[in-house]
Amino acid sequence: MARTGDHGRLNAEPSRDARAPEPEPALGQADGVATCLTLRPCPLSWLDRMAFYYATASATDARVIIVGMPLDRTSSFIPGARFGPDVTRMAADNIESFSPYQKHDISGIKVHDAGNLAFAFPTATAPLELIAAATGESVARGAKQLAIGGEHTITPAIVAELAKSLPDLCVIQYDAHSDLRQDFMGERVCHATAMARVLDTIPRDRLFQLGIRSFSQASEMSEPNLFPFEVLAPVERVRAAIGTRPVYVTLDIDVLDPGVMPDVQTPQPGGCSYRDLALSLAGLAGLAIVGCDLVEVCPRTMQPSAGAATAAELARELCLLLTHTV
Ligand SMILES: [Mn+2]
Repeated sequence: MARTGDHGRLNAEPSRDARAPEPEPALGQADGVATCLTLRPCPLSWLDRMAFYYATASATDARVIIVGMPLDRTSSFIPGARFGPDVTRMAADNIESFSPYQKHDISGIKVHDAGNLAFAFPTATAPLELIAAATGESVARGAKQLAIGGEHTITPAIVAELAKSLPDLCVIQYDAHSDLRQDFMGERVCHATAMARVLDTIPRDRLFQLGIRSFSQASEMSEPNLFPFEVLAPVERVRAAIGTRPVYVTLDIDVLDPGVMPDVQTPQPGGCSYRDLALSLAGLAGLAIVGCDLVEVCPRTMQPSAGAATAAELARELCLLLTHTV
């Protein structure tokens, strides 16, 4: 796909000035889909509302709706995931539209960036209601949602909303951590219990865990659908087990080795390479993927760092995966 010089923007794309003469309406304001969302412009946008450069479609036309979910309430180690969506947007400006892993180009795909959900002084349950509402609205539009976090706590609310209309929903989790604790430091709803809360919605045999290398107890290692350390080798087994059932993909970016991706809330040594992860995601193409998230992006700087670039390219991979599935 054509690009402009050393900058990842598409030739055909209008300039920032031409593209955003006034703020876009919130999801659902103009086209008959009821909206109950509170969205806010990205805090880093001082020229206009920042958006992924390839996200030029309206909410009405989009096949993929990106929603920033900067939840940063329960960090038990390194806080800062609330800035994840915005640095990912910034770094996307330098990412090519063509994926050499999936061999598809994102420039022809209708993507809408809805901005960030606003979690003002979040309590344990209020953000979950907002997350469920956003997910429900994406579904109502017939689009697939890519949620960008934010801490992993967002995932169970998304899965629960999707499962309302997809009773045989499966989940694929890429993560360093099993996230299977029932509670952690007194919290049932937190980043360390994300998959335990997912299992409040779906049965254990529909959750597939890849790349895990941090466990709360030894028995987790022998779970039949948990694949320690590996992200590429299990792909065929996971595909065969899921078959034609709908599947949600949750990508905790700390599945990568912290030498590759240090900008996470809870770094864990011994992770996978970027190439293995990208090829593993590409290997999911053809599954009935109904939604994705990219979570635990926790920048150390508000400049678009290498970690932010990693997140931005994975956002491209997830958008492509959502649109090249059955
Ligand atoms: Mn994790």
